[in-house]
Amino acid sequence: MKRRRNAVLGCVVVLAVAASGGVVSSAAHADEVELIANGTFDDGTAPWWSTPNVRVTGVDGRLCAEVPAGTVASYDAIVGLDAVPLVAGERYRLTFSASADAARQPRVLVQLPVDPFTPYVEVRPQLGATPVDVRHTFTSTVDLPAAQVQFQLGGAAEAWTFCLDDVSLLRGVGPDIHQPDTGPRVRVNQVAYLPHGPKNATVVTTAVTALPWRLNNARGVAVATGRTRPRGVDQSSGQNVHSVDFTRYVAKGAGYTLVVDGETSHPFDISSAAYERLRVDALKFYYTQRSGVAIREDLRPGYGRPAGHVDVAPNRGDRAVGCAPGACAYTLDVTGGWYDAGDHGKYVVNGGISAYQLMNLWERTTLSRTGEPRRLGDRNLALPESGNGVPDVLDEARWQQEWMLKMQVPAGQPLAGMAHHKVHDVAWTGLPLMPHQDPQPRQLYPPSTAATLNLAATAAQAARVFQRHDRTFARRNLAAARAAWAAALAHPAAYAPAESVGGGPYDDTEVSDEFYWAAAQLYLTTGERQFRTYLLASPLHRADVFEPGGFFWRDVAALARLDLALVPNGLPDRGRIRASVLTAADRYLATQSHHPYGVPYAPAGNVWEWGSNSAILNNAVVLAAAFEIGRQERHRTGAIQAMDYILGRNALNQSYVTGYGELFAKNQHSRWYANQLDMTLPHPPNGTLAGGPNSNIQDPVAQERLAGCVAQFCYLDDIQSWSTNELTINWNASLASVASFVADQDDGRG
Ligand code: 9MR
Repeated sequence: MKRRRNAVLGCVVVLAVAASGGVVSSAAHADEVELIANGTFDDGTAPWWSTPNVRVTGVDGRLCAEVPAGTVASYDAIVGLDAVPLVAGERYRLTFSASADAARQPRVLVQLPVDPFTPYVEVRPQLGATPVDVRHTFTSTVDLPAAQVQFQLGGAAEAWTFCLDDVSLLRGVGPDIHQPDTGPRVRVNQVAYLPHGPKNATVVTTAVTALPWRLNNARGVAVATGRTRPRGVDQSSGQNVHSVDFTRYVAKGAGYTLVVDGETSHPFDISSAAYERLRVDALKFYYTQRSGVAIREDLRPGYGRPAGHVDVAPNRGDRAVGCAPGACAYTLDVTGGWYDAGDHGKYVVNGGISAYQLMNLWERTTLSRTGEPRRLGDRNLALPESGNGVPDVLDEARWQQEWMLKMQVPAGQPLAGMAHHKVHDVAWTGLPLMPHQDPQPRQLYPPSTAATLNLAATAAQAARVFQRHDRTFARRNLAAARAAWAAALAHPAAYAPAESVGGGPYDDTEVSDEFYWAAAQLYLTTGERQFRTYLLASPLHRADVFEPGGFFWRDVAALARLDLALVPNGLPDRGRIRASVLTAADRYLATQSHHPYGVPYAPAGNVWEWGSNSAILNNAVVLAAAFEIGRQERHRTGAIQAMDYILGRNALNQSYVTGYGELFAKNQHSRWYANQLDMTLPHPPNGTLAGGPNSNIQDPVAQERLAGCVAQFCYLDDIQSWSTNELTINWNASLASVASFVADQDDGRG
């Protein structure tokens, strides 16, 4: 077929595409050179070649290849082209259109033409009957005068037909700036508003005066009308926007749409049902993150897998893991726990806040006047432990807490009582890679004060929340917490380094907040004077610990403050502590009401942090806590409204939770939910939160495709964008906390 543009071995002029939605477009490049000979197949298929088992024909100006049955490796059947030159440092764009008469996923490679056939570029398009247009931009890392382009078609038991057209490899292209398809300009919570909860939307428009809006029911009948509120240019998106408030409409139903400025929003419900599902799904996320145990297919259809890291080859851990040579004289059994994120590492620092937030979700629900603990009871998460009489959320948290205990340096060893900072592979692995197939050796990293205090905090908390369910476990945790506390006091400045290979650093050199958090948990559990004295003397006790950017694994003083405010205790200044939460909540509310997308998050300099979705949700956790303390409607409303942003009321018009909303994140960075790379693997389970917009775009894919992005636009639903689109145990904990709070409010008046 003829290419849509003149691109055969010469210069190509590409018109600049107009920027839309705050994203800068690629500039025209006058120096593009086409490197593919006869990529249109208008004159037969030469000089393309194939392995002898593949019959290639020219069909209607395309190349079609009949692949025989019974191939095993991808390279058992190939269609290829030789003599494609690559120059190191040059940027290239590979494009083609391909189809298959069955669901197939070939490997498309630009590679060394001779042994060892090193691939420098790999694309894995998912093909079916309708031709798919594939586009991949890359910068060559090698000089290769005669590389090969290969379409590797082997690996299917059945025979199939592959068709290819419009193959192009351009040298000298400009950056491939992502143009998000942001759909209708009316932005809503694509899942559901609570019947008696807040109902707000945002409209992207050039209009500067109020516009009429109309709320339609599923039959398209207008059920409410009003006028928008012009809000000017929103800093977090760079867009001119209006907001819509249709809170007063309270009738339950499905399939509502909001019509403004000639645009119709994605449909949504007015109902609380989705939040009951979401609180469960957000918590079910953890079972499939478990390490050291087979995931049961009957409990998670589509997600069953063998146990990871139990020393079955090719795994090399975690039953007896040692330190770096010379760093310790013992090995530890550190099987179990949750994989932190899309990698196979396990980290005490981040593991701590995650286990804490799950136990805290339970504890706060039992203390809350709107809390519905029976919804978080035994058997609600379909776990192997379901039916043991213990709330499933605690069973899940215990899985991690048991592992936290294993990371403690044993008595009799140097640094006894401290916790190793982390355990992970000694080198980074690629994607996809199932946990049980990870071949890297594992290593324990040196104990750190921060990890030790995470252990002290969660173990003290576990001693409290498990007391009713398992006294022996509670006692074991309290002993571990005391030993960790003493060890941290003795080694108050053992910091994990910021440099890290094979896993994340979770570095932190300011641990006064971890001391405060651990002391708070120990005090709440024991009531002992030593911890009370420590708390009252800590400068953090009177400081403003609620940052605009929210609490997170490195900044945990707010966790202490929230628990000291919510969990009954005998501190003399409890009234002031509780009031400080209300003050902070009112600040988040002020931020939210100024924000035309209703986000209670305004980080310094409009720099959205790695994992911003979790920061936004954690600020909603503070709002929810304030509602518990003061019973003021505005705090409940603020917490509920924060969810709108996560579920679609945002500049990208998408939900960040897999399985929720019309358009949702589903390619989060993970080595085993790697469907984008291998269609036999699943997407992340429903209820998985993506990290979200990250102004600093640290990964190369985001750097290429999001260059120049404005805050909310710094996100890509691509499995390789680990700095904007990972999944983690701490971020899902924020989601579970807020989803559970929203579900507890029932129709909004809970
Ligand atoms: O969530 C972490 C973020 O706050 C840090 O800025 C970032 C860089 O240190 O690391 C993030 O955590 C990653 C961890 O280091 C390794 N596992 C995946 C985590 C999520 O991306």
